[in-house]
Amino acid sequence: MKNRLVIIKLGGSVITFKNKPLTANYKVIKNISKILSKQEIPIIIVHGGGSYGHYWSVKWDMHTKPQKYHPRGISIVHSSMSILNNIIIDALFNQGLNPYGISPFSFFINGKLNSNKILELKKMTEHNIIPVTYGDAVYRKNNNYSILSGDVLMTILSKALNPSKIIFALNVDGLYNNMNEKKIIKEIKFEKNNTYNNKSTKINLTNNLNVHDVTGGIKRKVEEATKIAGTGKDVIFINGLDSTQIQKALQDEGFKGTIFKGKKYR
Ligand code: IP8
Repeated sequence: MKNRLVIIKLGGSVITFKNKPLTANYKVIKNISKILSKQEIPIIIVHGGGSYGHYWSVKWDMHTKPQKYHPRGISIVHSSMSILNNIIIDALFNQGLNPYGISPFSFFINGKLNSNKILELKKMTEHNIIPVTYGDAVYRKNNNYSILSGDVLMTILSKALNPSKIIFALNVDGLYNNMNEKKIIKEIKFEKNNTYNNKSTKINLTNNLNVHDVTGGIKRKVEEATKIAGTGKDVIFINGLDSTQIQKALQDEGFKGTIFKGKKYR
C-alpha cells in the first residue's frame, strides 16, 4: 500500500497568541481542524508551545539543555502543554476526528529514543486515530529534564516513520529572502556539501527570532527542515493562519510557501 502518512507541525504562533500569556487562538485551531476533517489521509500532528509552554519555560529559566530544573517549573510547563494539547484535541474531536494526545515523555526510555513506541504512532493512524504530540518538558535521565521542541520532534518522527509529506504551519507565508522585500523563497535545494543553495537569496533569520521562544524560533525550524531534507524528504513551510494553505499543501494544489527539496530529488 502506498505510504500516505502526513506529519504536520502546528506552530505555537499559529495556535496561540504568542504575546498574550496562556491564550489559545481558538478560531485558527477550529479552522485547521475543519480542514483536517475533510482529508482522508493518515495524519500525525505535532504542536508547539506558543504562549503556554514558552511562557512558563522563560519564567522558570528552562531550556533545551538537559538539567535539573526546578520541579515547580517542570510541572507547570508540562501541565500548560497538556492544557494546550487538550484544547487542540477538543477542536479536532468536535470536527468528527479521533485525536489522541501523547506527551513525548513516552518516546524516551533510559534517556534514549524508544523507536518501537514511535512506530506505534503510524499503526494508530491505520485505525483512524490522529496522534497529537507536542513540545514539552521531557524527562531525560538522572532527574535531568529538557525542553524538547516540537520542531525536533518533527525530525525524530520524520526519520522514524517515513511520511509522504512533512508540513510546518508557521505564522508567516514561508521563508523570506529578506525582511525588506519579504519575497517568499519558493524552493531551497540541497547541495552536496549538506548546505542549501540560496545564492540569489539570503535567508534572514535574525529578524524572525522571538524573545519568548526558548527553543530557537524560525532558526530551529530551518535547522530541523534541513536535517529532514537531508534524509531525502521534502519539507513544506506554509502559513497556518490561512488554513486554506494547509488544504492546498495536503492536496498538492499549488500552495504559497517554501519547499526544502529532499536531497535525493536533485
Ligand atoms: O514551540 C516547545 O515546543 P516548540 C514547547 O515546538 C515548550 O519549540 C514546552 C516550550
